[in-house]
Amino acid sequence: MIKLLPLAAAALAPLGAALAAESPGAKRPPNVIVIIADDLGYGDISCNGPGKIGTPNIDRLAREGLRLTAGYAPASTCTPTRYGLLTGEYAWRKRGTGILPGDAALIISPSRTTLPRVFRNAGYATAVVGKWHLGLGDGKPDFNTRVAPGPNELGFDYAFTMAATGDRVPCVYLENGKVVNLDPADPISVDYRRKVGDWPTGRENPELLRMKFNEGHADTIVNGISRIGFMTGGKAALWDDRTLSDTFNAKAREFIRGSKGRPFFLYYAAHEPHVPRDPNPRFVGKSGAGARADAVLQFDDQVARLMETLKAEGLDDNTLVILSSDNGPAAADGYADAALENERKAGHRGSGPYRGGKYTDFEGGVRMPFLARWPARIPAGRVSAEPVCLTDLVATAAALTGRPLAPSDAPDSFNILPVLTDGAKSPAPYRLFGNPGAELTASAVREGRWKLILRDAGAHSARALLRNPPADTPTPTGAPLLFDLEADPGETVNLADKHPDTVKRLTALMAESARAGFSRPGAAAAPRR
Ligand code: NG6
Ligand code: CA
Repeated sequence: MIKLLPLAAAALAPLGAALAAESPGAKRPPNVIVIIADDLGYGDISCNGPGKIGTPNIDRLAREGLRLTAGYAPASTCTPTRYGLLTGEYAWRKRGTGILPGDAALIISPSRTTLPRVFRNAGYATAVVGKWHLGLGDGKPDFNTRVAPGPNELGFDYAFTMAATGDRVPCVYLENGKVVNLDPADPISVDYRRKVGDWPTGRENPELLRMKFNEGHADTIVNGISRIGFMTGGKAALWDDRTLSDTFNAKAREFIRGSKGRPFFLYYAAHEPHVPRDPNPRFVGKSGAGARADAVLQFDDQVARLMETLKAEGLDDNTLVILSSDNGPAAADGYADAALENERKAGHRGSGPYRGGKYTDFEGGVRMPFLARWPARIPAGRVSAEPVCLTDLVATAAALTGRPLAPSDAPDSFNILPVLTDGAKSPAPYRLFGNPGAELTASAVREGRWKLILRDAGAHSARALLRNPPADTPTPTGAPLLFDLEADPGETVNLADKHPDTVKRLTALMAESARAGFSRPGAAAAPRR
C-alpha cells in the first residue's frame, strides 16, 4: 500500500470544495503523468525516424497524441535538466547544480514554487517514482534516518526513488525519505572520497565483476557491478538492477490506482537506458542492437504498462501524458557493455539526424523525444515543430490548474498548453541551454532558425568527447559555432564568420538573460535562498 504523507489529505480539501461549487458539466482537471527517460535520444524512438529500435508503445502515444519535433531539455546532463523541469529555472543560473554524487544535499530550496507544488496547491495527489538525482537532506545525508528535505518537502505527497543514479551508491530505494528494507543492525555508510567498510571494489577486485567498467565506476561492487562512490551496510536494502524498472513501474501503477477519484500528478523518472544497462532477462538480446537498445525496449514496455493501468482505471481519456528524456544519448558511458559497437553494427544512432549527444550542446544533446497525449484535448496524430522545453512544464501546470505564477516563480518557464492542445506557436522568443559551469551563463541558445554554441558544455563534456569521440563530433575548439537549423539541422556548417551580427546579437541576449535572472518576459529573478 502506498502511504501518503498526512499533508496530502489537507492539500486535497480545496479542490473538493472547488469541484463541488462548479456546475455539473464543469470539466475535471486532467491527471498529468510526466515520463522522463534517462539518456534516451531523439532517434531512439521509432516514431522519430529511421532508428533501429522498435518502440511500438511509445509510438502509440505519438499516434494518439502530439509529437513535438523540437522538444528540448534545458541541459545535456541529468541533474541540471531535472532541476529545470521541477523549478522552471535554468540550472546554469545557480551554482552546484551539475551532476551530483549520491550523498549530495538537496539543491532545490523547499520554499520554491515547484512543478509538484503547483499541482498540489490545486488539490492534486502528487508522486515521484524513479531516479531523483537532485540531492537529499541539508548536509551529508544519513541514510539510516529519514532523509529530509527531499521530494516530499518539494511538493510530492509520495516518493519512491533512488538517491542519484543506477551507477552511483547508495544502491537502495528510498520511500518518502526512508531507505526501504533497512535493517537497523546493518547501518549504511556512504562516502565519495574514501572507501568505507570492506566491500570489494572494481579497482581492487575486477575478477568479481559481471560488467566491466572502462572509465570511472571503479568503486564499491554491488550485484557484480562496480559503481561510483563507496558504500557498506544496508545489505537487505540493496536493489536488484534487473528488477529495478519493474519495481518502479509497480509503484507508479499502485499510485495511479490509489488516486482514482481525484486528480493526480505523477513524475515517472525511468532509468533506462542509462548505465549500467542490466535489463530484466526478458529483454536481454531482444533488440539485436546491444544492451542499451535492450534497455530502450524495457522502457517501451514500462510505458505500455502505465498506459494499460490508466485504461483499466478508466482514466486515460482525461490524463495528459508527456514523454521525454533528460539528455541525449551516450552509447559509451563508462562501462564496457559494447553498446556503442552493437548500435553501430545495427546501424542505430541514438541522436537520430542530430549531431552530438549527452554532455554536448549540439542538438543531439538537448533535442529530446517529446510526446504529449491527452485524448480529451489533444487531437490524435498531430506533429509540431514549435520549440518547447522541459522547463515549460511549471508554467503549463499553472495554466492547467488555473493558478497564475508570481513573476519570480519558474522564471524560464512558458505556458505551452496552447502549443499542445491547439497547435499554437511557441510563446518563447528563444531557448537557452547549458550545464552549470564556472560562469553563471548559458552556453548555447536557439532563436528561430539560429543556434549559437558559445563554448562547449564544459570540461566534463570535453573529457567525454576526447574519450569517445563519436565520428561526427569534433572536440570543442572554444570558437563560437553558429548554425542555421532550418538549412542545416545536423549542425555541420559553422556560419559564425558569415553572420557576425547574429553571433553578436545572440551573445548579448545570453548575457542579458544571465544578468536579469529570467527569460520569460515580465518575470523576475527567483530569490536565492
Ligand atoms: C558521469 C559518468 C557517467 C554518468 C554521468 C551522469 C563516469 C566516467 N561517467 O560522470 O557514467 O553516470 O556522470 O549521467 O563516471 S546523468 O545522466 O545522470 O547526468
Ligand atoms: Ca541522463
